[in-house]
Amino acid sequence: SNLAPQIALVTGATSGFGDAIARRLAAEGWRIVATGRRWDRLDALVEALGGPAVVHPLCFDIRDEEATRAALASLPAEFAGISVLVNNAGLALGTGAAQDCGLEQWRAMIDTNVTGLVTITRLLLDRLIARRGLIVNLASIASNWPYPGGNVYAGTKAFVKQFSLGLRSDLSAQGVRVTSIEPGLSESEFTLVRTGGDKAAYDALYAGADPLQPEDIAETVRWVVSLPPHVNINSVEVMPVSQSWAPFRIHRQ
Ligand code: NDP
Ligand code: 8X3
Repeated sequence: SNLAPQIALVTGATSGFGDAIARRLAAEGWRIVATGRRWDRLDALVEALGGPAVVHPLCFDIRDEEATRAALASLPAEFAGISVLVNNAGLALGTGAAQDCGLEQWRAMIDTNVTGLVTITRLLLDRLIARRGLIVNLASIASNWPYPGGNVYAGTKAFVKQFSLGLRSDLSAQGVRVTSIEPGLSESEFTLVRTGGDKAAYDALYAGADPLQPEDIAETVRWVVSLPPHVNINSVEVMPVSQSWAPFRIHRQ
């Protein structure tokens, strides 16, 4: 519609949710700034979505503030007027108990999911305010529900959700909308990254579960951003039907 913002920046558009969100918004007529670290994937996305007039790729590591600043500064005028930021880039590393985890993996998750996310948000905030824009943050059911082996990953995602709600508070008078999306079990490379490329673990996790697909989350984002400008979705938790709650565990001596 005429009310819809024109340019969306999607972080982590080289795979999974980000790739599906970029494709879905482009199909709705948006121009996309697509980010990630893999040039080949970004090139393929530009090609698939109609070329450089539709998608502008930015290849950088979101953990690197200088690289993030340089990438945003390199945007041509036709792609600089970003009014929607989809903070999607992120990862989990490991499924083990805290006492079995290494600090290196913990730091990589914090640097990406927390520090990278707040950095690009801050760097784009003035232009989002100028356009009464919208920020969509990919949190997780892990923001809301603890589970064994979630430890730092879940902590980063709880940050993402609470940061979203805090941004909402601060930006309300500016007319900037903020949404936290909290997906459950979803099929993507996320699980290969988390398990260090363990295809058997990937197959076992999704077997018989009919998990969410990236397109389901792309549809959620499309819905959130297409609502009229006076409507803010604060938080939306999405699960596959097959996923639900378990009782509390009791460890007995
Ligand atoms: P994928 O692994 O398929 O995609 C992750 C994306 O993040 C890739 O495009 C990757 O790009 C990008 N990314 C990761 N690290 C960096 C980095 N340092 N710099 C720049 N880009 C980076 O995972 P999903 O699509 O499943 O996950 C997307 C988001 O959704 C994440 O934040 C995840 O935590 C969240 N989520 C996922 C769920 C799931 O079950 N799949 C459920 C709930 C939330 P590249 O490798 O090219 O840099
Ligand atoms: C990803 C979903 O349940 O693996 O955020 O944490 S879960």
